[in-house]
Amino acid sequence: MKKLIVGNWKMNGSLASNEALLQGFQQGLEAQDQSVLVALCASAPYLPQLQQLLGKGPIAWGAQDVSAHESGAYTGEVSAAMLRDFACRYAIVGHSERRQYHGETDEVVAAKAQRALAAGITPIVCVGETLAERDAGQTEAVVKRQLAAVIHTVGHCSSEMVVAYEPVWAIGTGRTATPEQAQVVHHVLRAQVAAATVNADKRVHILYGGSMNAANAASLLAMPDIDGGLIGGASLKVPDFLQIIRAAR
Ligand code: 3PY
Repeated sequence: MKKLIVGNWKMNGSLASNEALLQGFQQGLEAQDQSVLVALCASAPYLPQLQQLLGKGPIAWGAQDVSAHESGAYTGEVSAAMLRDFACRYAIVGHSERRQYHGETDEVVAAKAQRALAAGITPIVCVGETLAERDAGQTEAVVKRQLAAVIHTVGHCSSEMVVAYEPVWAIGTGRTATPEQAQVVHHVLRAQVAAATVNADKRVHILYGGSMNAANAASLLAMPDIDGGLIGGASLKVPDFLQIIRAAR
């Protein structure tokens, strides 16, 4: 399976800075990077820009969220069909920042994943425990509960789903799970995916997220059940993001 590296720009960027970043990535990619799947997830207003500048090139693009509703009176929401109009390949759902600051429950995250899939968009389903949950020995139970909600709603574990393990204590804190800590959780998630479907476990990418950067990417990506990364801050720096892609070759 090719590794998948997804940049999560979060609420950063401008037309000018995005253009500079995209140019940097496109110019910096080497022929060997074709062995890696690469995508960037930007804020909704910039999706047409990504579509225009990335076009039919090797870098895919996606959104950082999608509405749990199909259409209608949901002011401020962006539907899966709208994302499809801008050729989004991916939509992140259930990032811990959305669970934490916007009160998204497992059920809401599952509904969002379902909407994305119905529109032909691959949801990147984020799961992860808080520091308190880890300290209480609940890591496995928490991530399994979060993933189970999606698997039950979607009805089967589609191969067109990506799972991202993002320990909340490693997001925006500069702390990263050690490769061994991450591998333990990825192994649990892989087993859960395998139990939910036939053979999809070998096709579902399970990404590590949470302060993956140019310095730690190689050791994390060397773990047998880490199929790529969901990259925050380092995806806003051309040399760092290119180095992570290289580490995934
Ligand atoms: C991080 O790297 O901090 C992320 O949250 C990636 O999604």
